[in-house]
Amino acid sequence: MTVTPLVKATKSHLIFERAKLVTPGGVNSPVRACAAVGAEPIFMEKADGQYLFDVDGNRYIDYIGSWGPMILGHRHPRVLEAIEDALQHGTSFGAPNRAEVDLAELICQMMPSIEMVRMVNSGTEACMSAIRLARAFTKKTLVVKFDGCYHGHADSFLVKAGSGMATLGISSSPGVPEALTKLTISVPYNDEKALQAVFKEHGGDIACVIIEPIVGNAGLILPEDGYLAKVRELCTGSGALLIIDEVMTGFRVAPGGAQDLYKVKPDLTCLGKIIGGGLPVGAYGGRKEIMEHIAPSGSVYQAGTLSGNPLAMQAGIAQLRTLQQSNAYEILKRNTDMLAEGLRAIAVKNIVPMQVVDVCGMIGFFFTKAKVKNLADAQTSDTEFFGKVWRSLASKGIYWPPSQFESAFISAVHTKTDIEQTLEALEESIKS
Ligand code: KE4
Repeated sequence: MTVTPLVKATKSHLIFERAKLVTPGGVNSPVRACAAVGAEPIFMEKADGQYLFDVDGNRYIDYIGSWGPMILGHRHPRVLEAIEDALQHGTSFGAPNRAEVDLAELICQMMPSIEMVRMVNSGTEACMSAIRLARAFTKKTLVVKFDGCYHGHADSFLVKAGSGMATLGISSSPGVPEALTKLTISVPYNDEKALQAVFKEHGGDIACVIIEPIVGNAGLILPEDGYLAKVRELCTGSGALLIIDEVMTGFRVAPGGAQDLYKVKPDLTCLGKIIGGGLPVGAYGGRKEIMEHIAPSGSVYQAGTLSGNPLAMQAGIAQLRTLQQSNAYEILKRNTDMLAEGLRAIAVKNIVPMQVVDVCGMIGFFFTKAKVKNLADAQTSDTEFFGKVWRSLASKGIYWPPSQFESAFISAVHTKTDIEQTLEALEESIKS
């Protein structure tokens, strides 16, 4: 696909030209590259509430929200205040601080399956540590994941992963030894029989199943009725741990995350994004008898220079407390419903083959006739058309995730007017 800059010789384009000389692809994370939608990345200068402002002064209604953290919008006053206060006391101590305990207690209170939690610096670190712990606790080696699910870029996960890998059409990454990838088994999501077959063949050797309870990295895909309960049952029956990756869904789709929404109890949960209020963070936690195997209480090693960073902790505490003490979820649900219903009406009115999927705070659409139950269904989508729509939306001031294989994120500060404008731009873009 030829990549044509949205507007030639803009400041953004010129910065991108510089960036490509010193950073692979000119970006620090592939999903931001926008090549999959036939555009250049847009360099942003400022964010506020539900808006982003690029280096050329264009304003966008933001449906990425930093890929999930900005559930209360950018620069929420309570989050900003928490960071500014924390700054008065320093930026990093290299020693424990009270905020780490406050956030850990808050997470345990909001997500009762978590009796003990360890802070890390990214969702990748959370997920890679969780599978190491599962392997140590069960003394087994196999990891089961699902096609299109993405758990960060640790070696064991780069097997039929979603997000940037699905976007770039990479099924596994060079540099990951075959000896390692053969210990990861990936099966289609929403396919009970495929998972049962894996347990039948390998049951005794499966250390864990790691799953996105709602898939946000293959586009947005919801679990079919009873599916998560079946995954739980198979794990329980074979002694494999169930790791639910809530890096994206945690504290977004419901106050207690997807495990609250679907009433499924994992052995371990991975978190990130929202719990850092926009600062680098990740966490993994779960049953105390498992977590106590982590050093220094146990011998499973995991560490991090900036883990529990006071700024990130205070930002996360402020964001979670604000979520708890406000009607944010009510607003989030209302905003999501309005956008989803509007999109479905546009598809019907304009006779466009389109699947619209939504859950509180997240939305996705696929240009395909197929009901999207898994990655293979998602891959039947017209990604060329998606690119055209994306470029048209960007030119109309709507910043949508630049890939068919991502989910969009709504905040509690998007207004009715924003959503009406978004729907108008979507209809014009789809019709054009
Ligand atoms: P990070 O290492 O990027 O903080 O988290 C990895 C991760 C783990 N689990 C889930 C369910 C995730 O969605 C992610 C990261 N999500 C992507 C968006 N699809 C982050 C954006 C990016 O890669 O730049």
